[in-house]
Amino acid sequence: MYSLVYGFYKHMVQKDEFCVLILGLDNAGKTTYLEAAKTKLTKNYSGIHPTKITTTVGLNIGKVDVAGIRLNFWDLGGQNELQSLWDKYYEESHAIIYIVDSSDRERMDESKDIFDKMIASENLKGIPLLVLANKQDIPECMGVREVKPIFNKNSHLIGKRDCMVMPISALTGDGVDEGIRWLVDCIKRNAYLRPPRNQEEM
Ligand SMILES: Nc1nc2c(ncn2[C@@H]2O[C@H](COP(=O)(O)OP(=O)(O)O)[C@@H](O)[C@H]2O)c(=O)[nH]1
Ligand SMILES: [Mg+2]
Repeated sequence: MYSLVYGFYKHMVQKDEFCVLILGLDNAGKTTYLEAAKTKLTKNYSGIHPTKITTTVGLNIGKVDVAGIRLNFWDLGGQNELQSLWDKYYEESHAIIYIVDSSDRERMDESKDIFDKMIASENLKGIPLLVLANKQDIPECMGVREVKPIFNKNSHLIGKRDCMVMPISALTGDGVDEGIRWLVDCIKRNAYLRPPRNQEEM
């Protein structure tokens, strides 16, 4: 009897869990974005003030329940020496958010190189991809019209996956939840290829 009740309980409360990697160069705004996402989508979560966020060493994790599923965000450090670790997480991930600092024209090529290397990975084939042109609150930044063609250039690598480039400001929160809602739809559509993580295995 206990196991029956427990099974029913689990069925009712357990959410499908998906893992979303947040990637991009250091200083792109990944940690600020994760905080903004948690603040926007979690009731009663007031977040860390953006000025208190320090450089990420290793990994930040955040979870958000949205539209009936649970997203586990993995904000991986973007410094050179950490980029080689990204690959280890690809197999486990259900979606990628790639963050670009739109105000940093000098590092745009560097960001694009790393992006190309990432999407060429076999382990990410078909995985939904959201590219965020961040820091749109900075007046002289590159707009999404300028950023989009750069990241759409290698469409053969992007392949048949869902892919979108969106303007946001992680600092003000503008555009943050729209992007996540789009991604959630894609993740659900793609779940036959990448099923949710089984909690029993955790
Ligand atoms: N103006 C502006 N600054 C931002 C935005 N997002 C992040 N930043 C700033 O960019 C710097 C790096 O952000 P952080 O989240 O630590 O980047 P990470 O290294 O990718 O995790 C910090 O000073 C942030 O306050 C944004 O949308 N607008
Ligand atoms: Mg960080």
